[in-house]
Amino acid sequence: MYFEKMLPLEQKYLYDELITPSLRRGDFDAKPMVLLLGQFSTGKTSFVRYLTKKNYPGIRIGPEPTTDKFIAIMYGEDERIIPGNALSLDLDKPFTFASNLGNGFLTKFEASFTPSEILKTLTFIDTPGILSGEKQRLREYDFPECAKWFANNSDMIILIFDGFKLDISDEVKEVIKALHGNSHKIKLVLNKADQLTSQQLLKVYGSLMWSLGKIIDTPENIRVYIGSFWEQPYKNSENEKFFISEERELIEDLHNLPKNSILRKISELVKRAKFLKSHIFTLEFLRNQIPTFGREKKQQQLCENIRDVFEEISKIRKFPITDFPSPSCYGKSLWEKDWNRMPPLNERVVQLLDEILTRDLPNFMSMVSPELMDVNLNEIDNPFDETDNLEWTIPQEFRDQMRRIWNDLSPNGEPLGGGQLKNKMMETGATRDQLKLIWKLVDLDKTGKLDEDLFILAMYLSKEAAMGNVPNDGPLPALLIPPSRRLQ
Ligand SMILES: Nc1nc2c(ncn2[C@@H]2O[C@H](COP(=O)(O)OP(=O)(O)OP(=O)(O)O)[C@@H](O)[C@H]2O)c(=O)[nH]1
Ligand SMILES: [Mg+2]
Repeated sequence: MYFEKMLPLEQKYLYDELITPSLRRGDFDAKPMVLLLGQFSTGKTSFVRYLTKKNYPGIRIGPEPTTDKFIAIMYGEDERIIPGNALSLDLDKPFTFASNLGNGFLTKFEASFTPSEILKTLTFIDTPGILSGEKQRLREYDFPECAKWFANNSDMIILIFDGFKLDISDEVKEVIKALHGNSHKIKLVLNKADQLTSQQLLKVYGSLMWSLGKIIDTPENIRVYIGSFWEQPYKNSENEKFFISEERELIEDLHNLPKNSILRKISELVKRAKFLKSHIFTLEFLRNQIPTFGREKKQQQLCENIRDVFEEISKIRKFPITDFPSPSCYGKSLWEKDWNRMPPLNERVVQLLDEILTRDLPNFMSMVSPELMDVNLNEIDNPFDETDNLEWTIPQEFRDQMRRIWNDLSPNGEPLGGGQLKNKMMETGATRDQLKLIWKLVDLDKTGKLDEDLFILAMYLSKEAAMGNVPNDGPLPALLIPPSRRLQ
């Protein structure tokens, strides 16, 4: 559907050139990636071997620092290894981003193919253990920076700790800090727990939370799987049942990843189709504004006020302002183009996009089995939830205004933490104490991050508080809760 219907339109209307690059086959075919990180010898490679039930080509396991490369473990009927340089150039593989990480890194990156059942649905990224002190710094590449790139492109990040030798070095902390922005993907594994008594285990767990509390906002909210993830029998069977159920849940969560990933991809396509539609309206509007003389000046002026242009098109076309891409996407490249040469609006094209939005994409959604529809829908932005029709106390105009601010703050729509939102909330004039209370009330998921709707709510409460309407400490009135949240 994308390659036959949407891509030709994106190319015709320069969407790929002016807004965001076109999608490639690799973007659709890529399996969800699970990134494994941790101090050396915590059992990352053994974890992969246990779940894949295979020795992947090039595997090395041992008590010393052993894995010395970032290794993508992928499904392949024939066992083989592809080096990093080739991977970074292969458009059908999801690793083109690795070319940003330099040659020093590419020699320490490879993909290892092996026929394991779980790899039909997932790709694991095994990584070299994080070393302490000089040894870590002597690496030919910037480890935290590379971990960050892989984290950005992964669906789940598993941080593995050795319960028997819990040692969270400064270097490990540095890597965890580099995951900022991806913290919602983090899961923790407290490995080798079978070597501990229940009492020791409790102490280790407490100490892990305490250490992480200094680096991650709310470590208690992150799922920790406790157990011993390798083939050997448990050394201490005291907690056997618990370890088995932990393992079962971890495997279930891994199995759910591809399903969530499909829904997320459909959701992204819906957003893309809406942006493309508003982009086509925008080009047409701009073209019609061009005077016979003084073209360049007028173009520059319109580009500088692209927000107002969106507002006007939104009114004329009755098209929601939220379906326009972030104004920051339209940079100098738009102003430099000759708008007279832009392809004109064609109603058939608009019809085609409407068909995609109202027929093709919902069809995909229903092709996804009912069981799939149930999977973690809470976590997923389901584009077909008609939540907009539900009543929300916050006035529409205020919401639209905040959505525009949000699009600038978070162009890719990721939830944002206090550091990124603090200034905007303080600009409302609310006091620090009021803002502290408001944050506590609106951080419904207790993740230390707000999504778009929660940001709107936070800004609304802050503005009201600044005017003397300070909210109560208790739960928020139902009509103030964003409708998207009431469904959960
Ligand atoms: N008790 C116990 N030992 C384990 C477990 N997993 C791995 N080990 C042992 O821990 C040591 C390190 O295992 P690896 O899988 O190589 O650890 P790693 O994290 O990949 O190490 P690096 O690649 O060097 O970072 C080996 O001696 C393993 O036999 C486990 O679940 N329980
Ligand atoms: Mg290893």
